Amino acid sequence: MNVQPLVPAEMILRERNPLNLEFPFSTLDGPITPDARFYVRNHFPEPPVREAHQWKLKIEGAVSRPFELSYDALVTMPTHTLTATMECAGNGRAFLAPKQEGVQWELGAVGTATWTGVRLADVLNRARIRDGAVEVVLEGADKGEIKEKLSSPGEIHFARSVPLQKALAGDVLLAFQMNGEPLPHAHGHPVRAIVPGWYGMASVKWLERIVVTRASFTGYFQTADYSYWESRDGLPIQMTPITEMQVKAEIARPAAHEFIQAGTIYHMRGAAWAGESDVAQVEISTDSGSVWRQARLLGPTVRYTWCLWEYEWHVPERAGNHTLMARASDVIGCAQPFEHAKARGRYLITHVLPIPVEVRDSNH
Ligand SMILES: Nc1nc2c(c(=O)[nH]1)N[C@H]1C(S)=C(S)[C@@H](COP(=O)(O)O)O[C@H]1N2
Ligand SMILES: [Mo]
Repeated sequence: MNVQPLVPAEMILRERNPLNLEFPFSTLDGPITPDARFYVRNHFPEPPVREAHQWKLKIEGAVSRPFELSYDALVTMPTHTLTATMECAGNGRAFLAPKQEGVQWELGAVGTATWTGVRLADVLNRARIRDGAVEVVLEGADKGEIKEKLSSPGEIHFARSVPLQKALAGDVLLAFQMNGEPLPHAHGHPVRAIVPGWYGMASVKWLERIVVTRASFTGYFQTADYSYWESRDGLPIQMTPITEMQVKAEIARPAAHEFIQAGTIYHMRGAAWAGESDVAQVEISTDSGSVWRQARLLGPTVRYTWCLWEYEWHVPERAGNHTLMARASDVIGCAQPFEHAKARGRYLITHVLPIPVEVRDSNH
């Protein structure tokens, strides 16, 4: 029997089946997103709830010692904890014109949690990787049919790969805790991957099987979905899997179309993140993009983690409409574009977003 998942009151329901929930970004009130407010992105119905002690992970493919890892064995391995921001590559899709297919996320398909787990590298090393291995495919327990126009593969599992180099670098976790508690079912209980710095699709939930490969994985969510057009290495333009999160700032306060009192000081707030890089600065414009001033970063930048920011807006004395913008840049000189490049399609939505607000005088 399939139990209807509950929708927490504070979340925005984007899709019921499969369940897709958005964090109302205007409620951002701290660096850590509580589990109950962390966005949920599912492509298939959630798999049946599994007791942790019944869980097993298969590690196979180009390894000389394929093995099965039980939950009890996993949690006795050395554990690591890191805080990482995770954003869906389709976050912000609702702001694209013309409208693009897919879940119509506004600002809240993003969140930050502290993840505890075992290093993927430690598990892979136990299996002894063979020569010629290039990628590690992570497969989830959830499955379903893809309604494709040309042909359908039948039922498939959610699966994504990471390059072997990234898998062995040490920061990729097989996480069993989120914010100090066992993973909630919606977030991949009992074990999920966390690929910090990459868009969420790489962090496979309900992890069941790991396959080391000698060729690039070309599964559905690697090539048909979660990829974009890119021209590289002098080759004709080709579909390329989405990987690292691109630098981006979002405004939490004010929300679009908020009324703001004339002549006051308004504390604008938001967050900025930069994938595998670090945020260098966030600039704010309160006049549709003519003048830009620095926002204050609240605290030091921590790799893989968003940085909250604040900006004191001296609200004009007179009533009128204003357009607010935030623009982040990172330490390697990447800054948010002002327009969404067509080649990015329905993903990688990082262009500067105008937030229209209305200033009203007090006797309004
Ligand atoms: N097994 C599985 N893993 C998955 C997905 C999925 O549908 N199934 N969605 C991916 C996508 S696109 C994102 S953005 C993140 C979202 O993780 P969350 O639901 O915990 O926020 O999970 C990723 N891992
Ligand atoms: Mo996603």
